[in-house]
Amino acid sequence: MLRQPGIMGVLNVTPDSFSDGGQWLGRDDAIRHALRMQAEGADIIDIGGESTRPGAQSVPLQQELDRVIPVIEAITQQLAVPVSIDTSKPEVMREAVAAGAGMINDVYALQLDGAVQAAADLAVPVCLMHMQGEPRVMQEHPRYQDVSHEVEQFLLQRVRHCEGNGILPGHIILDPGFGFGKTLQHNADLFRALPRLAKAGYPVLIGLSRKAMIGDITGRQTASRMPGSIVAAALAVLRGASIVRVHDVAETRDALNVIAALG
Ligand code: 9MG
Repeated sequence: MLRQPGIMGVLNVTPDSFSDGGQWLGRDDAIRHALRMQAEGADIIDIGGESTRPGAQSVPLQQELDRVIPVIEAITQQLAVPVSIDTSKPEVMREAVAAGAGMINDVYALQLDGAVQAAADLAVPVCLMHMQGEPRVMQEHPRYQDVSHEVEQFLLQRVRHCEGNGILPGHIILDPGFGFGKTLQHNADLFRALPRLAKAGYPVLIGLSRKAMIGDITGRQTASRMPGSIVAAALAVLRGASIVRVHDVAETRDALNVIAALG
């Protein structure tokens, strides 16, 4: 059973992720970092082999598999907490779960052909995230009439589709997708609407850690966005988020412990 609120620690095995690109590329480094995040208080480790930062190109299937599967096989032997696979490809979902992953994190909300069926067959929790466009171009012209309404409607429509195709309601987690085809104003509007999304009846996962919106607010470069990211994660929890996806696990755990003690 996941601690509430839970912390999802980010483990990128990509050469081009925006915040830690290439840093955890080797298998042994990835294992060490995963173990460290667990010791620091992570409840889930999210492993991704394809960057989803703005401007990122997609990665061929075999390359993504080669990046993530050996690491999943190795870390699931050593970790007590579950591993989530950050992917949109149904083949990667299937192989990752066979290798030991216990959750799917899909920034395309299972919209690729075969993804809903894979998630239903695998019967593991799945995070459905909203994105306008695709990572390569998503920040070029994000446009909405009413961002919080449109994001919520999209997510609920995906929930209906997923449940209608065999995914258990108790396995669904929703994510508004901060920074995925959104301006700072869109992100701020969505952030204020978190309590409403949380009332839809599904756990809400948010990812704000080190993102451009934290940089836009603070004027800080990626490496200096930790304090802003922690405040944003804490505020999101106070607004109803159940899981926060972060790079700085120990500091976020401290913040959530303070909320639990004093909130
Ligand atoms: C993979 N990835 C990068 N940012 C993310 C976010 O905000 N949410 C989820 N679910 N995944 C993300």
